Amino acid sequence: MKPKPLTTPPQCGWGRHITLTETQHNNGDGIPRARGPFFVPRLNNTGHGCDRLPKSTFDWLSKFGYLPPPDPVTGQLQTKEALTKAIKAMQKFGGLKETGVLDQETLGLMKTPRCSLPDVSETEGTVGRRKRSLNPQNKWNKRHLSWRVRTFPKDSALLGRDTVRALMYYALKVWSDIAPLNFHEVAGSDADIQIDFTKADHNDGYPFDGPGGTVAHAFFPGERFTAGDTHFDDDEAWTFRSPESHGMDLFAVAVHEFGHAIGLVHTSAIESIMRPYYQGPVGDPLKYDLPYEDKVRVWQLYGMRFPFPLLARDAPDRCTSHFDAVAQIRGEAFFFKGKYFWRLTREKHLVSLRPAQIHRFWRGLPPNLDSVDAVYERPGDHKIVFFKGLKYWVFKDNNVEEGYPRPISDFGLPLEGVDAVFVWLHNDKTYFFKDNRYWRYDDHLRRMDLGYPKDSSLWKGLPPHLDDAMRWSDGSSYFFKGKEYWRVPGSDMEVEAGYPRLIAKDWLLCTEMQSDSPDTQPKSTETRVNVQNHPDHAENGYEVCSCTSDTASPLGVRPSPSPVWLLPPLWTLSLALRSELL
Ligand SMILES: [Ca+2]
Ligand SMILES: [Ca+2]
Ligand SMILES: [Zn+2]
Ligand SMILES: [Zn+2]
Repeated sequence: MKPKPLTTPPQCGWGRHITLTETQHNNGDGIPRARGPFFVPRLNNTGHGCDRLPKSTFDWLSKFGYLPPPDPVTGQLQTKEALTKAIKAMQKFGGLKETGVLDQETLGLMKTPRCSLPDVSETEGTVGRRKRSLNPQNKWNKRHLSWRVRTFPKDSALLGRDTVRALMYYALKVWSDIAPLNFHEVAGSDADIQIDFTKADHNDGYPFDGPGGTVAHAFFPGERFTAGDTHFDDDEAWTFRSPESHGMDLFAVAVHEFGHAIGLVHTSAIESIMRPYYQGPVGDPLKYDLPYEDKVRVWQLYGMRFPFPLLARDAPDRCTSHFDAVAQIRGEAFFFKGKYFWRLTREKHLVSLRPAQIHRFWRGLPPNLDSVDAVYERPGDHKIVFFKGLKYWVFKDNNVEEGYPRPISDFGLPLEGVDAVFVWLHNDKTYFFKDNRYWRYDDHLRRMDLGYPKDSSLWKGLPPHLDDAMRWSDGSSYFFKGKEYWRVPGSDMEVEAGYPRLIAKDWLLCTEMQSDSPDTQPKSTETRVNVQNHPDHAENGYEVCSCTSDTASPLGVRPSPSPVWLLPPLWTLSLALRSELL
């Protein structure tokens, strides 16, 4: 038998050496990119052998952020383990089974048309374990943004110019309907959001790739010239109201890309327009409603469009009040105030801005109960316990158990009431707080532990007279008082550095950016499209024109140097779109 040549690697090794071209590097323009040089590992399509991984697969994984670039100094290479990890991460993000192997499903997903932007940014890939988070600088610090379609699809047989403009208008309106952003179409070359239909290499370092593959990209907000710009691959067959299998639905892709243009990154959430893969048409642009996941993420960046109408005259304001009680129940968070409560999902997303009434949800509490003192889900039987004054109620799910209320002396507590109660994940014991003392209770044995009460100052950094406390799924305990909260991680009895923080901001979707400040007004140099009001505005029930008439503007807009008369007024676009819809 012929001896193996010395150059053959003893196991799965490394293949061809690739250096990315200069234009593929991060150009500092907001789209994070992986850097070369790279080594292509040997790995066959099943992930078990030693054939070389197809370059296209390797490129795909690094392009979308799943393979971190090797250290340029040490030249450390990608290991097979890193590759398997990258494939698993890609599968997880795409909602596939995490096999770590390039199976048919995985290869199929890699062939699905998608956005050019990465799913994991370069820094996240490099740092590895760092948690994915939105960069707080990735948002506009102004609230009026201009837009313009600079170049149109070459194949205008499929989509006319007016239809393209109308689709862009409605795709932007999807976002401005829920967030305090205002989009204005302009004719000049200095629009915040320049929209282009372009193909192959188009001089921004992020070339398109012909039909399929990457279909569009947008630049995140910022000070750069390109910030907000949105490019569509003109090699795609852009369509409107076509069947699922025909072409690429322009409205659906535009809503996604404008999400990037205002600062949203990709998500793996099942119901989201910000999933990286093309998901097909999303229906009538005039009736499209964003998935809740996307609303929450844009609210976290910019706050809400309108102050929400209150349920009743005495319903409290979640952004300005303190809370009577806070509890984790079935993994969700409940914030109680007066006769009302707000509910947050396990992912910490507010279920509704409107508070619900306590006695309608927890059947069996007295209807005249004006507030609660403390609430917790007890370990063992997972029943929910409400405290008010010297009484307590036990609930199985939403229904009160027979025989309640009972006196809190059942717990061995003095007849003074309870400020706060929570279960410490560390020892599964129940802690009661009142003023500056605390008690430890064993819910499994149903008795108070010896040696209590103790001084609450043993919990370093916590204030006395708490409103309430709860454990949370991150393993930490949270303590609430007034408008602030404190986090106590793991089994520590000490508040984490950086606390207290604001409850309203971190839990209840309130921001300081809720309203326009004077410096967020539009620049006076901004040119605007002249549009006059039209009867259709009222008839069709939709806001047709996002533009302000120059003559009506109090800001003294300068005469526009651009031929604005070339653009038909937007209300005719709406008519164009509506006639196509009929
Ligand atoms: Ca393409
Ligand atoms: Ca309380
Ligand atoms: Zn995208
Ligand atoms: Zn581009």
